[in-house]
Amino acid sequence: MVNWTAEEKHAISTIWAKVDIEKLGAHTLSRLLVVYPWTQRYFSNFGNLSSPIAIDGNPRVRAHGKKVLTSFGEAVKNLDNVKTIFDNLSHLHSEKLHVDPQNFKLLGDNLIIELATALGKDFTPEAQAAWQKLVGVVASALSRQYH
Ligand code: HEG
Repeated sequence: MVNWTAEEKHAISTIWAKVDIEKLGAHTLSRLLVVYPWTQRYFSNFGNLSSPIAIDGNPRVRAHGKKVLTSFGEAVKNLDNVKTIFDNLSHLHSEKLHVDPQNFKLLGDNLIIELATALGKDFTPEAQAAWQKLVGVVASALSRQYH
């Protein structure tokens, strides 16, 4: 069970209200695929991922990045229930997609970097700490159904 302080909850939702989910999602997934190229193996049906420019401009990467971040937004709205709301997704990533759960952490790291890039000084140290905690909680919720 994760406990959130009122300050953490506030910091998380304040930041979320400032982001463009489509852009942030596209940038976060692109960055993951560029910086950790082994993650490309899960997206072999997405077409051209042959260079950073190809990845950035790939419409399927953009669309999927938006999907992932939209799903992340469910966690933001249900901070006290992240495990429950990601139960099905955890099964899917484990049993069907066979995604190595280590990659959830990498995606979280990239999300933090993209938030810092997009928000600059608005991403205060307090907000960063709250978001670090959230990406950890999401990664652990998604990893829960792995045996
Ligand atoms: Mg995953 C599908 C969410 C990390 C690889 N991911 C999906 C879907 C959602 C989602 C909502 C669509 C599910 C559906 O169709 O029912 N993913 C999600 C979250 C996070 C995450 C919230 C982490 C925060 N995913 C993740 C990572 C990888 C990955 C790190 C691989 C490196 N996801 C993946 C793949 C699919 C999904 C390969 C299927 C994509 C497709 O074929 O369209």
